[in-house]
Amino acid sequence: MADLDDRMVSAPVSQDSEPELVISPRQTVAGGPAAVASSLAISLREMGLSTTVKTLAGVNQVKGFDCPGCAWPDPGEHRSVAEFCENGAKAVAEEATLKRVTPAFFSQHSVGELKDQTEYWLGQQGRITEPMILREGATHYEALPWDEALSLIAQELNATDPNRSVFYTSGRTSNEAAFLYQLFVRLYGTNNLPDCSNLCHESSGIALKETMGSGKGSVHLADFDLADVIFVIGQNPGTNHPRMLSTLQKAARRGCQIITINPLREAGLERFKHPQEVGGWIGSGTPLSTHYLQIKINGDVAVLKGIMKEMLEQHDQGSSVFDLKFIQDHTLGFSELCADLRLESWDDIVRGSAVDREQIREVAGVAMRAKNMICCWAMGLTQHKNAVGTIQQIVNLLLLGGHVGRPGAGACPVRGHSNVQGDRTMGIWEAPSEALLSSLGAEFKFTPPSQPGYHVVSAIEAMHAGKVDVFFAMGGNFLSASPDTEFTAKALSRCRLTVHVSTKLNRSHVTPGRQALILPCLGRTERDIQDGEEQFVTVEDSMGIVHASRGVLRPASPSCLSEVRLIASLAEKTLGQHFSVAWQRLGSRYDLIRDHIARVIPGFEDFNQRVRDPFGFCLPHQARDHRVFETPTGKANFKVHPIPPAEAGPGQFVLMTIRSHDQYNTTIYGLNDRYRGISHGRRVVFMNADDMRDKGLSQGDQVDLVSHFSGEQRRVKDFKVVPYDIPRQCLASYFPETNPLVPIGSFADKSHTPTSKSIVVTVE
Ligand SMILES: Nc1nc2c(c(=O)[nH]1)N[C@H]1C(S)=C(S)[C@@H](COP(=O)(O)OP(=O)(O)OC[C@H]3O[C@@H](n4cnc5c(=O)[nH]c(N)nc54)[C@H](O)[C@@H]3O)O[C@H]1N2
Ligand SMILES: Nc1nc2c(c(=O)[nH]1)N[C@H]1C(S)=C(S)[C@@H](COP(=O)(O)OP(=O)(O)OC[C@H]3O[C@@H](n4cnc5c(=O)[nH]c(N)nc54)[C@H](O)[C@@H]3O)O[C@H]1N2
Ligand SMILES: [Mo]
Repeated sequence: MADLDDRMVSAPVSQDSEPELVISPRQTVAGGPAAVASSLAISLREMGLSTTVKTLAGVNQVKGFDCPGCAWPDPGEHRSVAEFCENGAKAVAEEATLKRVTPAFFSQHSVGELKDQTEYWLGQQGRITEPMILREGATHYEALPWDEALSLIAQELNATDPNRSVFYTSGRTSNEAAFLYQLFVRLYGTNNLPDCSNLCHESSGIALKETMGSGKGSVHLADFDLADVIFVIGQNPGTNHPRMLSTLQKAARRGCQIITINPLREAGLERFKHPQEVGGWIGSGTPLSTHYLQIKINGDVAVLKGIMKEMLEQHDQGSSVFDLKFIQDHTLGFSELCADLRLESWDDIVRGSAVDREQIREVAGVAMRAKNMICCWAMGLTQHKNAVGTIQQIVNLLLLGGHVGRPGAGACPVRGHSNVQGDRTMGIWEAPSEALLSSLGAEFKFTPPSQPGYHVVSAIEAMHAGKVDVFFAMGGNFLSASPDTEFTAKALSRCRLTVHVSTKLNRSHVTPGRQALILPCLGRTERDIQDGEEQFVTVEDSMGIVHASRGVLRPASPSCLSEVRLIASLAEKTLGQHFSVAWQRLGSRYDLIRDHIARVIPGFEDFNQRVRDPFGFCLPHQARDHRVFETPTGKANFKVHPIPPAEAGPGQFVLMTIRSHDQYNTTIYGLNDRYRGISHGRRVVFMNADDMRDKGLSQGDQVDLVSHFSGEQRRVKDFKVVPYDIPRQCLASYFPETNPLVPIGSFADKSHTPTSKSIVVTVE
């Protein structure tokens, strides 16, 4: 194994910039023919014509598979024959590629060599075909039979204390696999179940649970047809949830007001040309946002407070702007909120948000006239120190107008991974509720561990401190998705065994523990046949709809196991006859897993029958369905939070790490970010032209970014400066190249989500 300490563990800088980076003006309209062309080019490159046709015809269709892209819901019976988007098509192509990473590939390339390749190159090599092992001291991965791979894991797990093992989950894992996985982990004896949610919407879950009693969003897709005001805050749907643009377009055409709050003017939020609509390719597209508040990074608390303060001033003058009956009957904390808003100064609001008072007044006017308001948000809010507080300001705004628990209104955290919400519902959670543990214990006749386990940040710290022997990842790319890449690499290297269940090669595979395994599995697009019978899995979308997903393609390799089968076999090997769970039967008949889920997880009664409805079924949500708030107070709670202090000192900047248009998290599809005018490169930093002038920088100049936290410094090298329409003292750059800058110790209060959207840096 190569020595980690003398090597770059984050992506090397070189190959990305060939051919030369091209910087063009940013675009102001999303979709249109370029979207179709871009997805087709990647689909044909990866899958060829016949697989492209077969695969894309199956995406999000009733008898097909759930798109492995985002968690935006499908439009029920109104779906079109081509119910996918540009980036969904790319996600599918990435998985259904015809390229293969075989044992021969691994014997040609040492781990040391692979480490020198970019994340893009690694992902481009194709689907992994066989279980591979990197033995202690070896330079190359070699193939080994499944049975030996699973025996090795079982042996290592049984040789250590369960709390010295960590079981990560990414968000593509199906409900069935997730349920079996958490069952196995808890029978084994730990709650060490960190997941990508910890890096993603954890702040939303906590904020919503405290205020509304449920961590999930409270709207259906149909509510978007009834809303007259929609806020889109800290989210870039044109790239990350393109199908949401069709929903927003429909709303805009009805005259719904769409208010965007974002430091960047994102093309998808300005105008949209529906790529699958006759006439969608011509003209200038539908304008989407009616109001655009271009705040500074983390200026959301200030701007939301400004909007509410303006509303309160109108209320104090006798206008009817609040839903006082709802507030009286269903909430607590209204007078504290009003007192806090009255004390807040307009100077602090304007300085804290970088939006002028007139614009805030205008948007407040829209908010107070709203009959039905929906607020959507994503990573622009969840990845700051004060993330939970920010999201609770959104809840305050909704509660003031009674916009919860009635049609056309509610909270809409827009989830990322296609089953990240379902995985949590199934019990992938380091801090499980007592209710879950007790029904799991009753169903399987054991006492589940009650001590909370590690989330992502504490898992990394524990590994770094030598407190973990086995790291097991069900999907994902733990190294590159996590904060503080160098620290995390060291943490992984200190484990006795690291295991990745994966479809494609990624950087985590080349940052091994003392021994490492890569286990190839089926993806969503592939048919899953167990003991001669075709199985299907289920997923839950961002709005609590559970539905089936059936692959259509032949598996990438006969050796790819389904995640369900893999877990069942591993559990049997590890736990033997200790518990009376029929692992092998569950691993081959997913209906039997669903029968257990029906008895353990609330809302899944008659699961097997209901999920056979072509459109699935909807999970209950007390606040949405009955205006019942399952909080300790039994009411919806207003929460008071201060405007956070400015993070950057003189000469410093706040950096947000965002996604380009050609990536899926750490998977890079290509080197372009079409809407932002970037071609052939990813090591760029977007900067305000006045800030550039002050620093004597010109377009294309090469700089290092240095982050500053608690007296520590972290550096990434060779980023090209791009002048951009972004507020002063704010910078943007791409994830995961900038993850080495995110300090392990810098995370959101309560949710422990790394502060990937507010990194204090200097530009050198
Ligand atoms: N094609 C594609 N689809 C994806 C993904 C992908 O990588 N590629 N990832 C999936 C996943 S896991 C997730 S979680 C989602 C992510 O979806 P998004 O949350 O849309 O992803 P980001 O690129 O992180 O975008 C954050 C947005 O927030 C803005 N922002 C940053 N800081 C602030 C702030 O302080 N305040 C406000 N108001 N805005 C801010 C940025 O300008 C940007 O527009 O997408 C999912 N879908
Ligand atoms: N700086 C910064 N860091 C971030 C973020 C950010 O905005 N900024 N965003 C965070 C967010 S929101 C998230 S969700 C995380 C994402 O973190 P992860 O979910 O850990 O990362 P992904 O890049 O989605 O994982 C990609 C890998 O998953 C594997 N894979 C794909 N499909 C399957 C499958 O069906 N089964 C299995 N077993 N494996 C599969 C492939 O091998 C692929 O290489 O990153 C987080 N990290
Ligand atoms: Mo995410």
